[in-house]
Amino acid sequence: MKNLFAQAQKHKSRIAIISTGQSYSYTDLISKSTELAHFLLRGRTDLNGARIAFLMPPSFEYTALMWAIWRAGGIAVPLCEKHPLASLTYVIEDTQAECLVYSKEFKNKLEPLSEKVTYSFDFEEAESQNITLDLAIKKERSALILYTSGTTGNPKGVVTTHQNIEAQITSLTRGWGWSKEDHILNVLPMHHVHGIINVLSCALWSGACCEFLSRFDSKKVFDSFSRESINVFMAVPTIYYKLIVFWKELSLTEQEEISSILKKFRLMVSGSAALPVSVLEAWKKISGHVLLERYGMTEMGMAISNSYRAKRIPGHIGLPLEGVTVRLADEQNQPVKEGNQGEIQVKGPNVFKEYWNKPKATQATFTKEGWFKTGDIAVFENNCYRILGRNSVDIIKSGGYKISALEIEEALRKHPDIKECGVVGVPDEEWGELICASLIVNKETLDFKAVSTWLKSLLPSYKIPRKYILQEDLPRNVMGKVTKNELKKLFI
Ligand code: MCA
Ligand code: AMP
Repeated sequence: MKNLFAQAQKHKSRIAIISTGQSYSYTDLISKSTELAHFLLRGRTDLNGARIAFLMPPSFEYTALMWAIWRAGGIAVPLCEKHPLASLTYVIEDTQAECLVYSKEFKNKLEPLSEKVTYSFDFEEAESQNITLDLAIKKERSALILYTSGTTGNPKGVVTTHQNIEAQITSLTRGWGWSKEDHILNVLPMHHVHGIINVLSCALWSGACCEFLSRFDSKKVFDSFSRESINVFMAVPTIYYKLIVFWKELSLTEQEEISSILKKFRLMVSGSAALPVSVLEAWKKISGHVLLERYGMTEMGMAISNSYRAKRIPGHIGLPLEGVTVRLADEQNQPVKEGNQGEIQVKGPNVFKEYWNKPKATQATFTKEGWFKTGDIAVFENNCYRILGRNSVDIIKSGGYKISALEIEEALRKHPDIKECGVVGVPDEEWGELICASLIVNKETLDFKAVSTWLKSLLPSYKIPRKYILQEDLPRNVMGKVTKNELKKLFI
C-alpha cells in the first residue's frame, strides 16, 4: 500500500484522525506506524505475510497499527469486540496468526488466546523507537483478511491485496468527489469493509479527517454534527432509522438546528443492506439529502453506486463504479437478456484474491471466465440496477451484518434441550431482517431468554435470534427439506 502512505506524505500537518477528543496529524500517523512496524518486525526486514490479529477500539491507535502491519509486510486481521471468545478463537486459529495485539480493555478477554500465537502484547507496551522504515511492498501481496458468513460451514476469511484495496479506495474517492477538505464521522465497526475502506481509508487517501466515535450512539452522532465541522457521513440503513427515531423525539428548536446543519453536508451515503424507501424519504425531510445508496460486498468493496452528481433513484443501486465491470447472469452463468433478472457477477481490480486457506470455496465462487458470483439477484431497468434479493434464504442481513442462518442453527443444536431448529430472517423496518428461530425441543417448554443468554457464549450479539417459536416439526417439502419460506410466514 505504498500509495496510501505516499498520499499521507502530501498532507503532513493536516489532521488525519480525531479519537477520544484528541487530534492526530498525518505526521503522527506516519511516525506511530513506523515505530509499531519496527516493534512487529522484531529485527526482521519483512513480516512476509505473517497474520497480525488485533482488537482495539476504533481510534488513532487502531489506524496506526493497521498501517504498521501493512508497512512491515504483514496481513492485518482486525477482530470484533462484540465477538465472544469462541468466535475470536476461530479467527486466530483459522488465520494461524503469528501475533495478537490488543488494547488494555481487552487484555482479560484475550488472555486465553495468548498461547495460540507466537507472541501477543498490549498496544501500550510497544516501545517507541526513533527509526525510519522504507520497505517497498509489492501491490500483489495480501494485505487484509476480513471474515464473512456464507451458506456453507464457518465464516470464511476474505483476503484482499494492496492492489485490491487501492482499487476499492480510488474508485470511491473519484466517484464520490472526496477532497482533503472533507471531515467524516466514523461510527461503524472496524472489522468490515464499510468502516475500514469506505470511511477510514478513503478519508486518509484524500488527506481528509476521520473522526471516530467508539461506538454508535444517536445522541453522540448529533452532538458531533453540532460542532459543524463534519461534512460527510456513511452508515447502514439501521443507523439512519435510529437517527430518524431520535430526531423525532427532539424539541422543535433542536430539530431545526440539526436539520440546518445536515443540509450543509457534502455527502451522505447508505449501504451494506437495502435502504427502505420509507427511510430514504424520512431522512430527506430531516436533512434535505437524498441518501446516495451504493452496493458492495466484503469480497469486492463497492461495485455499483448511485451517482454523486446526477439524480439518485430511490430503491435502486445505480451503475458500476469506475474500473468495475458488472453483468447479470443466469444459473448456467450465461448473461441474461436486458430486462431479465440475474445474479450480479463482477470483474475488476477491486475483486478479492481468495478465501483464506479455502481453494475449493475460492474456485466455486468464480465462473470459468473469472466472474465473481455475488449471490445477489438484480434487474437492470431505467438505466440502473435494482436488487431483488439473494439466491439463498440462508443468508440474513440484520443491522447491516451478513449472517448465516446455518451457523446459528449449528450453534443452537449444541443446546442440550434442542433437538432440531430452523433459523430465518424476517423483514423488519429497523433491522432490515430480524433473526427468528423455530425450535423442536425434548421437553414441554423452554426459557427463550435463557437460550439467548446461553447462545451469547458461542455467537456475537448481532447473531442472536430475537423471536422464537416452539414446533412439533419444521415445515418440509416432499423431499424432507425444511422450507424456509414457509417457516418465515410463521413469524410475520
Ligand atoms: C443489536 N440488537 C439487535 C440487533 N443488533 N436487535 C435485533 N437485531 C439485531 N441485528 C439489539 C441488542 O440486542 C440490544 O438490545 C440493542 O439492540 C443494542 O445492541 P448493540 O449491540 O449495542 O447495538 P448497536 O450498537 O445499537 O448496533 C446497531 C448498529 C450495529 C449500530 C446498527 O448493528 C452496526 O454497527 N451495524 C453495522 C454493521 C456494518 O458495518 N456492516 C457492514 C458490513 P438489548 O438492549 O435489548 O439487549 S457489510 C460491508 O462491509 C459491505 C462491504 C458493504 O456493502 O458495506
Ligand atoms: P458483506 O458480505 O457483509 O460484505 O455484505 C454484502 C452483502 O450486503 C451483499 O452481498 C448484499 O446482499 C448486501 N448489500 C450491500 N449493499 C446493499 C444494498 N445497497 N442493497 C441491498 N443489499 C446490499
